[in-house]
Amino acid sequence: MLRVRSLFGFKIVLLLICIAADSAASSDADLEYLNSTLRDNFSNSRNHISNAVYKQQSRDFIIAEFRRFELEVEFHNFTSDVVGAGDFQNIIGVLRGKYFGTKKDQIVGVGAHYDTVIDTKGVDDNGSGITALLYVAREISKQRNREHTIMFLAFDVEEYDLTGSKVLLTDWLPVWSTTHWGNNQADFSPKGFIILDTILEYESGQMTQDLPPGSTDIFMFRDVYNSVTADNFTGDFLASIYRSVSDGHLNTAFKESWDKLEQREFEIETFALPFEDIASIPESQLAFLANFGRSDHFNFWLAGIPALFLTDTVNFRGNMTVCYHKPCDDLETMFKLENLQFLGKTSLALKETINALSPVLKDSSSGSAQDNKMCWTVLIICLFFAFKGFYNLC
Ligand SMILES: *[C@@H]1O[C@H](CO)[C@@H](O)[C@H](O)[C@H]1NC(C)=O
Ligand SMILES: *[C@@H]1O[C@H](CO)[C@@H](O)[C@H](O)[C@H]1NC(C)=O
Ligand SMILES: *[C@@H]1O[C@H](CO)[C@@H](O)[C@H](O)[C@H]1NC(C)=O
Ligand SMILES: *[C@@H]1O[C@H](CO)[C@@H](O)[C@H](O)[C@H]1NC(C)=O
Ligand SMILES: *[C@@H]1O[C@H](CO)[C@@H](O)[C@H](O)[C@H]1NC(C)=O
Ligand SMILES: CC(=O)N[C@H]1CO[C@H](CO)[C@@H](O)[C@@H]1O
Repeated sequence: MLRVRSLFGFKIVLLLICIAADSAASSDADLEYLNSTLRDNFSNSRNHISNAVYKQQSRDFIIAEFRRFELEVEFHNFTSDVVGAGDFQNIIGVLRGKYFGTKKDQIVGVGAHYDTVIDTKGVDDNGSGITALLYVAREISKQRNREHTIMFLAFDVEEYDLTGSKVLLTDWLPVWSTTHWGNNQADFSPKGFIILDTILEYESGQMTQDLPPGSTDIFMFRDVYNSVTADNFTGDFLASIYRSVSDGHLNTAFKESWDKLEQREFEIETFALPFEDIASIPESQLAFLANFGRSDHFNFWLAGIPALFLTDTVNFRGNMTVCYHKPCDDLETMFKLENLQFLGKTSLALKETINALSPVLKDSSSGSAQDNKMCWTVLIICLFFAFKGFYNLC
């Protein structure tokens, strides 16, 4: 009797393990990784003038993480007259897809800047984005056999006229694509990049969200305007900003992933910009629309590459109305539990988006989903033998 009971105990333990493995795989992001990475490695100034030492440590951390995830690490070292004296560095992590170097390869990427302005700790701007990028790189690299190549871009000196991403696109990317696509440059056409900048701040209270001046009389985001006013200006959403035609597929993929996740209190608002070509924007709308071009995605648009911009709306929300580019963009102000959970949902949705845009190949044998199937199979076999009376077989 004792023996039977202890064997039954084993099956219950196995059942619990299977359930735990399943829920870990599907529902929540690993908040501990987000917490420790943001707190330990991206919570102080990362500016070449005010804190070059911490900035270098953050760089080293990005490089070490990319290597740990077994990405191919590339460096784009540069100097810049726009920024001034200093040695700057974009860091690129690549996971080659099955079609690498061919016409069929449609690269998907995630980008975020890791530098800050002089006077801020930059926990939200943009410690949050680079932390989410590393989280996604870690998760994605666990299943390495992919259809399309995946790129992780850590930009330097965004805070100086978006310089890091600009020179990456004009100087580094053409050289890199020529190296791998050779004379077939016309075949090099990325599916698109998702740019993260300032994605931590979440507010559940009313009257915590501003809209850019002009929102009431320029009616291009009617749905967003109605939704935000209906919520009495609650800063509880992630903003997904894109050009409706060129980047629509990226928004659709991200929103589908977002909508599948729990935590409904974290909402999403999508801003479909009604232009493709920057030069075609009417003069009267320029000042208003400039609010939507405030990060590295803008350089991708100028380069004719699809890009989606995700943000918490920065200085239009909650504490960031005061703390944007200020010392209080720090752990004390920004590191609220709900902010971390909000970052978790964004990170998880992003991971699922990349999984959708560059699917894991069917014959791939690695990964947690497989492990879980194995777990349930063993349990079912055990129960079957137990049912048949062969207790000692399992
Ligand atoms: C990142 O943070 C961890 C924990 O504090 C620390 O051990 C590590 O040295 C940091 N990495 C860098 C490059 O600063
Ligand atoms: C860029 O800088 C890194 C050091 O961070 C160095 O290892 C690498 O060789 C440099 N790359 C080039 C192309 O100069
Ligand atoms: C909106 O929120 C503010 C601040 O909480 C409150 O004073 C006001 O009554 C609210 N308005 C509506 C229509 O709920
Ligand atoms: C952040 O927002 C909270 C809630 O509105 C407020 O109590 C706190 O003083 C703000 N902190 C800073 C540094 O502005
Ligand atoms: C992050 O982790 C630290 C150490 O475990 C903990 O004290 C802190 O409450 C966590 N922060 C959040 C926002 O969960
Ligand atoms: C998203 C965002 O806030 N980007 C800002 C980062 O900092 C630069 C330089 O100060 C601003 O121009 C961007 O608007």
